[in-house]
Amino acid sequence: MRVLVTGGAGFIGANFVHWTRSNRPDVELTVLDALTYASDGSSLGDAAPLVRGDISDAALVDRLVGESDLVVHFAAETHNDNSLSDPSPFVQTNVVGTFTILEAVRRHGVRLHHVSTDEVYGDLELDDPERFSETTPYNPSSPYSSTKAASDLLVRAWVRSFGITATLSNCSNNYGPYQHVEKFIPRQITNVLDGGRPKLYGDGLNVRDWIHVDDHNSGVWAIIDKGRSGETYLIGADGEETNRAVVEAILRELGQPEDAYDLVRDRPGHDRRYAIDSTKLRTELGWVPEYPDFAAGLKATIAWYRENEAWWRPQKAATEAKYAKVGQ
Ligand code: NAD
Ligand code: TDX
Repeated sequence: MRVLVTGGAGFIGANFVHWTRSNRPDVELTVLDALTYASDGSSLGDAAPLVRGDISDAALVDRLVGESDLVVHFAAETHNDNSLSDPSPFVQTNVVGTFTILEAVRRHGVRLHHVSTDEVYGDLELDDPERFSETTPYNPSSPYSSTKAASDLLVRAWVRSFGITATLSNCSNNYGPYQHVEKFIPRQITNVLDGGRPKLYGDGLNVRDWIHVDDHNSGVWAIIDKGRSGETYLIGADGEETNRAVVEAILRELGQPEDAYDLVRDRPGHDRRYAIDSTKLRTELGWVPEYPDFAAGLKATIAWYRENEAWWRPQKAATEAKYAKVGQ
């Protein structure tokens, strides 16, 4: 099987390529990635051939899709804070880019797996007994999540109107190796490694539902193998934690007092809580997470950032300068 992986030089995409190389030696991979600020290609290394290009480049996408049996679409602008300072690349890449891919898979009759987020469902109250499921209405809050929601709706419409073969997944917050230092967990680990302090937005009590990136990717493969076209599957590993608890665990692991953090300006429109019910993926497709112990996964991730300073160091100063400008 020839698989085109868009965004395969980013955090989840590069881990997808490494996972696939280890677990599916029969699969032939090609990566299409623009190498934006979010990747310099070093996460991918030489694990798969890389075509540097934009998913909105219709001629390039048409050629690469025509040479593939399956497209796994990770490429996106992904950081909520960036989407608040400049939404424009989010509309271009997440909406127009996904449209460009849809038109190419339609022309060539190639299957698509579209990777999306639980943020399309909006947020939950801290004490809400419900969790997100495949039937939760869309209610995105930010420019990032609204452009991801738009991309999901385009995929669903192309299935219904044009009969393309496509599956969708909406996953909760990922953690693991190769995640950009702008994101919550890597930012706090590297702040402490740098002798600085973690920065918690608002009261620090927002809740995220954490999943190890390899569990996300094994879920994507379960859907590729056994999922039904037109269906959406939620991927989550029951990993709800407050941001404050995560920061305290990082501080403890790195030998600091667990209150050595700063509360900083809140994110405008900050979603309170995400939580996923992944019953459909588990019961219909038999998926189970391999890393359900978040505390153990976080420890391993801290060790990875400690041992791989050369990977994250080049991005750190510019990322912190951007946050400092907005008081975060
Ligand atoms: P990332 O920002 O680390 O990587 C995105 C990759 O896409 C980068 O390599 C970047 O260069 C590439 N890219 C951006 N614009 C492009 C364009 N126009 N053309 C080609 N390539 C382009 O993101 P990630 O965290 O790995 O997320 C991957 C996917 O998973 C996204 O679709 C995201 O919405 C989804 N997702 C992420 C999470 C999470 O917790 N990180 C959770 C659920 C879903
Ligand atoms: O310095 C910080 N301090 C802080 O308190 C940062 C960077 C974040 N936060 C908070 C905001 C969120 O409540 O931590 C939580 C996680 O923040 P992010 O890492 O920015 O993730 P989030 O906004 O939840 O979105 C992530 O999960 C869903 C990914 O970035 C998305 O791409 C994915 O779709």
